[in-house]
Amino acid sequence: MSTACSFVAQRLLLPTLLSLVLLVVCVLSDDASTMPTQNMSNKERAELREESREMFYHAYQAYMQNAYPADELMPLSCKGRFRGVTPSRGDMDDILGNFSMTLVDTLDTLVLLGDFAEFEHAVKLVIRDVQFDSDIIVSVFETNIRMVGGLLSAHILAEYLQKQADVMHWYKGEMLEMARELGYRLLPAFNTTTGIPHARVNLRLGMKDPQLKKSRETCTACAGTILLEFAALSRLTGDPIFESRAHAAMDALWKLRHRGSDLMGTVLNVHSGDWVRRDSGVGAGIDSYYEYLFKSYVLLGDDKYLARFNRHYNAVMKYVSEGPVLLDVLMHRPHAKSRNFMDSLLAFWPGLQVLSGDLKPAVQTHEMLYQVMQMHTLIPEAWTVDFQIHWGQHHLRPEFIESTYFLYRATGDHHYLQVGKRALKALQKYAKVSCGYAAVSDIRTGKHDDRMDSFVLSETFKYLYLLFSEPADLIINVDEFVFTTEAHLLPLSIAQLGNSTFNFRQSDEHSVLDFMRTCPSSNKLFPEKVRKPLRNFITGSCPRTSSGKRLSALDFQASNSDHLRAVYDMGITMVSVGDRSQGKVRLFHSFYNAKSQEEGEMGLQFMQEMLELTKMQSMNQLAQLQVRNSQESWAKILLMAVAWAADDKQEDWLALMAGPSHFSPELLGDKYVEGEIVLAQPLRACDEQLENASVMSGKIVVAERGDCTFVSKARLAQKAGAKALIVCDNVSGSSGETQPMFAMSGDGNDDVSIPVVFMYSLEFAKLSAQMQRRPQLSVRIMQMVEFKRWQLAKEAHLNETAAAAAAASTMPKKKPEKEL
Ligand code: DMJ
Repeated sequence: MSTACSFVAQRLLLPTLLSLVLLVVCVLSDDASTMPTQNMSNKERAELREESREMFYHAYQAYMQNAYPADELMPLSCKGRFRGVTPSRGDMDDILGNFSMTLVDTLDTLVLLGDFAEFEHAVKLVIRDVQFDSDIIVSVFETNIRMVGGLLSAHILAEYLQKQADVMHWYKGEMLEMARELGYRLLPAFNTTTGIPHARVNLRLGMKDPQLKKSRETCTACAGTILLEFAALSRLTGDPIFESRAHAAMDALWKLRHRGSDLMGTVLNVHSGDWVRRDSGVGAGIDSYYEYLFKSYVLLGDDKYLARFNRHYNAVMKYVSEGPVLLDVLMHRPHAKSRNFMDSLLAFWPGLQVLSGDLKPAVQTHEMLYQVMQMHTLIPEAWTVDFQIHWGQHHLRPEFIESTYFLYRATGDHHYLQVGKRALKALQKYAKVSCGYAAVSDIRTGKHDDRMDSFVLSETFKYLYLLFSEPADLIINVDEFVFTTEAHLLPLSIAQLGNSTFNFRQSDEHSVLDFMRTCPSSNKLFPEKVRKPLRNFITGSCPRTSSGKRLSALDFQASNSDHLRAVYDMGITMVSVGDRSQGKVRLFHSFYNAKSQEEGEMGLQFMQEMLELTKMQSMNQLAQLQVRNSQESWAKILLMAVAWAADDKQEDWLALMAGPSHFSPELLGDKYVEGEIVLAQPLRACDEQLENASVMSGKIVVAERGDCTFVSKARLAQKAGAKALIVCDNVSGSSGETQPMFAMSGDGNDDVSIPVVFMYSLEFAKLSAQMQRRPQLSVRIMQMVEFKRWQLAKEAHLNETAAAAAAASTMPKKKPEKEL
């Protein structure tokens, strides 16, 4: 039986539907043996497994020798990070509770590595040294996933080893008691009107800490990533309070979903249940909420969590996912993208998709992530839709390796071993320092950051080690466990322990149809076949004229001299028409002018493609600007035009490209706004009151980007009575010709009722030049496609008139074979 098959066999204990889905994965993996990926030899795989082990020990020993009992190692200073002692990093430090977090988080990795002696030693240290009665405010979410999860998993494995390996007989459940105590210290956070826990709690004072008086906001993932640990805690201790609080929080969250879109926002008010941030994606702020819905079903067998997961999953696949790309939308306006970048936390998503049985999109998104990695060597903390670095940090996060591991287990495709090898080698080269592994503060410079988060030991190295291990290499059968979001192991047998809050009922929310939608739809799916078309997803759209390859009209760039030569060789002549500055050309093709018969035919094909392209552009294609460098239509925004009449007769119009915003009304169809243009004073338009507010009524205001949000500029212009707002870029030399256009994000509120568009500097410079020449210049803001349609209609009319005139002429004419 293949690896993936044994993975499935373990899951046969689970409710039938889940088993069925994973069985599909099993069938697929059998077929995967024919795939072309370079296989990795057993020898190399074993070497990489040992290298992962060494990486773990290099980091672990650095921590133990230089930082313990601190929560974290600072790998550049080579000392411990203590809360209240080490200079504060602000909110980020809420993760630290002076409870030796890295050691607790790492315990179960020691067991997976088969190092029972060190595990036993570490457990003794934890029991001896770790205490929780501190006047410290900690994050409920982080304390739960790292500390409660770490203690529970270590407890479970200690008992497992007692039975299986005949060791640690002195252990009497001390870590379970510690987990219970810590659980009690987190409980005051759950005393809210909604039952959704506060984000932070004081370990000693609960919510009575005066600093927590104003506590209101939490993130969806923060509140929705409790149930696995709390259910295990209740079932192991017999105290139902934890599980019932966690179920209540999940129920309350579920009620907050948008009833139209089935999406969730990312930040909410724990008392009122109002959404504070309505952005909805699968990355930061929401990631593990989805993970815990699905895994709660797997661990506890409660169908309602599967049904909820499926509802959200379908919504995510409908609105957030576009091919391999995942971009945030607004939960209440799901067709509007709210961000133009992706963050590294979303890299866990393909792993979750594998578990839920939806393999094809998992392969696709993983391939996109792999290309981001290949492009930048390390995956940045965030990257834009055109795969440029948005946030340059690299925190040694596990998510991409985690997904690589799950994809390998499900498919058996050695490609994933090669991916893992590349990730491992990058960490060795760019993150290894003499005292552990250091995060990178900017992958463009390679500069290190003085931090090594506990998840590096609990997750990153664990998943690397698991990826390169055969099941026979492992002391425990991981298929009998669920991995928490911090990669702690909770046994599937927990479901059998029962719980007073637990009910194995057939939920009315459950729908087989919902479930079926998550199954892979094809009977045979080869990951390689899915990946291959995406291989050049990031880089492949640059025009290439490799010898023998025909230049297609789609790839053609008039500014590329190779392209111009290729086109010429194909027998195509270009003739400028009209005003040269507008760059309009007319193409003529003649076999006679082609370099060879073959190139002549290529030229004909090129012309046909050009015709198709022009037709498409003049139709709907222009309605949505395909973001530069993409091959699929996954990242589109409505391209806007700022247009004006070039002459007094209003016959000739010029237009410049502009980007829309997510917070202002769309100009649908051929709707437009037109008005005299006026510059805001001050130009940044961030002050309470605009100096020239009195002259703005009914006009189109221009404000410069910077100092405050786009939406606050819009509110100010709107308040002054403006008809529309144009925001011009503050970076000189920027242009929509060289940069991807984007839609300006808002703050989730719907109060802006005037159209707002964005212009890059070079485009705006042209408009500005016009404004200087014609102080009362009036402009029209509309969809670019509508502007083009309007121009085409005018041109068609002119051509008809010219054709009629030509027909009337008797002069014989030599026509080009094809004209565009
Ligand atoms: C981990 O602490 C957990 O995986 C969590 O769910 C989110 N991310 C970090 C690692 O990136």
